[in-house]
Amino acid sequence: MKSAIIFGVTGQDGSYLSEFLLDNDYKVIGVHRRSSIDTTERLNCCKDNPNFSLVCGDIVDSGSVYSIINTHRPDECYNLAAQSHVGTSFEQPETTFKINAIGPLNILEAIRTGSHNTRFYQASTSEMFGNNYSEMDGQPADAKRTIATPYRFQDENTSLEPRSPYAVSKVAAHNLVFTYREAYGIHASCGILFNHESERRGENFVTRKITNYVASLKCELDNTGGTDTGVQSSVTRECVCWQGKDGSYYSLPHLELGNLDSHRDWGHAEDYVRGMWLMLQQDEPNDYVLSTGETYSVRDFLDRAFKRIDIKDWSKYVVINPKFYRPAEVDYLRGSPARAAHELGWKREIDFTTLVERMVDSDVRKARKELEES
Ligand code: GDR
Repeated sequence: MKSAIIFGVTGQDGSYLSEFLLDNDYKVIGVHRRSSIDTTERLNCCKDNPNFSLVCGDIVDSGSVYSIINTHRPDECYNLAAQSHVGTSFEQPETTFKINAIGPLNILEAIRTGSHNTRFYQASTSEMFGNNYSEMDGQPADAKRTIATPYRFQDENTSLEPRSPYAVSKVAAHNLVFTYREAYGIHASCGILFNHESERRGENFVTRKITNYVASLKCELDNTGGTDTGVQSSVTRECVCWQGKDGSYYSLPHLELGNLDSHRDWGHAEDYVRGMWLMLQQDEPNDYVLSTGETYSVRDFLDRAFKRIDIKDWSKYVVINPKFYRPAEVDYLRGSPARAAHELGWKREIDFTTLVERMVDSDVRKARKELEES
């Protein structure tokens, strides 16, 4: 039986990867930080599996990393541990750098010095490209006028121009992986993953923030007998309000967002963890983009999410709050997964609309359950 250690097991990707590996007869050792509150809820699906275990450790503590890797000497090691919120990285750059750059360095050192046969996966990111992109040949002369031209893309050859402390820390780790691969012959690969979301996505990322709001709105309207046409926006009261079936007035705060015009290449995390695993099954290590090849704006995401609850015009529900703008933004991401398709045989199964609908439906179920229990 093969074994794998997952750093950052409690996150969205950690939980999907654990499930995937257990389904493929792996022994999985998940590493999580000690915390006074339970952070392992996403792992409820795995906890009863006898091949799954959790150990406490911290990626920024080299002794802890060394001890975990050398106790288990796993076949594979996945580093998904990160301070992964780009906006937060502007407020906490040092913490971000320690976790995202020193953390993987600690793992690489532990592998180099004591577990040389362990194959390593590092979670790199499309944020590393910043506002840079490559261009396909043959684009029409006016193609540059719109940001989302299909001729612009990022792949493994696009040069890196990070625009946030988060992205800089990820570039450092990306380069360390390359260095350890070249210098010491370690089987270490980076997945340059574009945005990947799911029903388990953290609530401060834009997609989940939107689907959570849409779900609350639907449940509140259904519960009070309100309808979209009866809803009014009150900017002074900072909410939307409506009259319910019982004649009472009800309200919900607006959905506050930042930049609605940035474009992202959004896929489903379930597809992406399969790609991570495929990278470590190759004879030679390499770096691979995982993406859908499509790009949508935050507005597009709003359109699809509100449409799922039969609301065509979301403008009265959404207000712009400058606090959610970033000091420097990445405007346009659209990855080309050609290398992963060709060499790994990987492709995404879940498309954009299905992704949004799955997230909305899941949040509606959760909101209904909470309402019933309250
Ligand atoms: P991103 O994801 O920064 O792309 O990084 P996020 O969902 O945070 O932002 C996507 C885009 O939406 C804009 N935006 C908002 N973002 C948040 N979080 N909250 C808002 O209210 C809001 N309003 C608009 C952002 O400005 C941005 O343009 C994600 C993370 O998972 C990283 O860890 C990962 O490396 C990359 O994806 C690939």
